[in-house]
Amino acid sequence: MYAVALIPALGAAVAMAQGQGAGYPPPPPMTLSTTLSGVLPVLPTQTPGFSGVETEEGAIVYDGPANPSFMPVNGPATTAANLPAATYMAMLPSTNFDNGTGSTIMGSVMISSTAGGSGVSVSVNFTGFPSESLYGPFVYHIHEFPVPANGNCSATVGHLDPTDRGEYYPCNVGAPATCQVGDLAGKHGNVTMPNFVAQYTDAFLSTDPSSTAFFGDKSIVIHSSNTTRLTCANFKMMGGAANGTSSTNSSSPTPSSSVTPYTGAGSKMSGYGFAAFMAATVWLL
Ligand SMILES: [Cu+2]
Repeated sequence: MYAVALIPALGAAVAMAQGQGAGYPPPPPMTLSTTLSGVLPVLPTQTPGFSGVETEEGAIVYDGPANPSFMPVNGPATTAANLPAATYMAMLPSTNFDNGTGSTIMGSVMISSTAGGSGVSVSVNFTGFPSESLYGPFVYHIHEFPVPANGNCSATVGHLDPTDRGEYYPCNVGAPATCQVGDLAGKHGNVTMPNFVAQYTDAFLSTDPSSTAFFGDKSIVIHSSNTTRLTCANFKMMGGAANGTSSTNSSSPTPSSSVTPYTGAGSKMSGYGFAAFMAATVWLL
């Protein structure tokens, strides 16, 4: 656990608010440090049946076993079918968002589909990871919003999660449809070596812009083990659009929902107000 209590009284309030889980060991209450990047407060117990601290910030705060009976609010993810042919690539920037490890992670994630096919092919090529024993295991996800021009990985908010699974129990690799659609590391494995290459098929991501599982206007974020966002990049279309013509997406991706992405912990905080701040119990990145 990488937790730092904010204020003891707040921690007690969290424990009281969470109550007891049913049927499976509940995640323990915890608070995260405000000193790490991209923090913001999130109210707990927003999801029925979940007794742990819920986050919307790309952090799995419970490091216990996966819960085999857990189901997303909207049910399991559906297999993406009859997809338009397209290829998207997210290229990591040469300067990392958080250089606290002293190592610069580079590389890309390329995701492509074939016309009329189902599922997408994912090709991951990363280099330059720091010591796993110090900072790992490293995880990576597709996040809900694109990275703004200033490179702030925190502004990508939480994971692509159309089934409203949330952030609590770890992804059950035996039932990937119950994992967050954007939780690539959870479904397909963490980054396990400094230079990491992986290729796999993901059944649930979609290249159809009208799908809730569409990732093409979103981002990839790489985290260290304490959920710090190390680096991030936007997906951009490389070609193979639905009409078969080559196309490029040179403009910055835009959020696919009406939710206004925040640009930093400070602005999010002001939106919550003092009462909400007192009720909020965790600071996550
Ligand atoms: Cu993430």
